[in-house]
Amino acid sequence: MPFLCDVITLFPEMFNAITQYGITGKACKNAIFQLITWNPRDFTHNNHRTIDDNPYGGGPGMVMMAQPLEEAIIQAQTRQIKLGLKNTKVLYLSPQGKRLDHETVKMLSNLPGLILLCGRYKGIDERLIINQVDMELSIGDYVLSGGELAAMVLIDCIIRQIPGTLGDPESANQDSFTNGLLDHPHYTRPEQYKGDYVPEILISGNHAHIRRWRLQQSLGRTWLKRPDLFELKFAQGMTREEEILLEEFKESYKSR
Ligand code: 9D3
Repeated sequence: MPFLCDVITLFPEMFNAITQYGITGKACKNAIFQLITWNPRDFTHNNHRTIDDNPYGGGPGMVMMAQPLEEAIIQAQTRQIKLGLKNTKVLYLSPQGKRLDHETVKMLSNLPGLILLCGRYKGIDERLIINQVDMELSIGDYVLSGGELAAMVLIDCIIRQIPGTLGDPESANQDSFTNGLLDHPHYTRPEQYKGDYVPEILISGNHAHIRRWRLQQSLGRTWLKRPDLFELKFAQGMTREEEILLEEFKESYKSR
């Protein structure tokens, strides 16, 4: 069974960005992941197909009306039930949500499906959120124009966690954040580029040395660039090897 993802959005074509390209495109083509969009405009009952209105209490901007969204959600839920899923969670992408992290991605990727609700304008009528939404997620503390890009970020992250989407089953586990450290540097041909050389150790063929160098680079870069991740990772202390490698990194960093 593919992961079933139903998205409620005023701009369904935006999702071609993930269904048509790259790893996420392949996952859709290979039926590992299924994305269906529902446009709330198709669930309006008035001649102008209005989906938004002025905010009660006044002020600038528009608010998405509850009714078209609710009917779209019901259609999505009905489709997923017909395909055997019990009660698919409705997730609203919103600036008020909990910040997305890798742990949440892993948790969501273990579900059989999701319904994603994308807002536009100032947001959606609070009564729909209270009655229909199970979880609110933000992708970070900056302002987007709507929930679509956030939904695509989430979908991209989820697809990477589904077994069989990355070709190499090891790839997802080797990603940064799965081990709590930043990645080590990467090099490819040529050996010399505009006077800069590939670190000799990577050409040595000594895989024990290469593994140690990469671990050292990961530790050092995390210590330098992401002290927050570093503290989190080593709250319970480091192994002796990690300690030695980091000390060595700090020494060579000082004398640069
Ligand atoms: C005036 C206050 N703004 C709320 C913080 C208004 C507002 C800003 C942006 C209302 C809606 C939006 C649209 N953003 C999203 O739908 C959104 C979002 C985001 O803006 N940042 C990070 N994650 C997300 S998830 C959905």
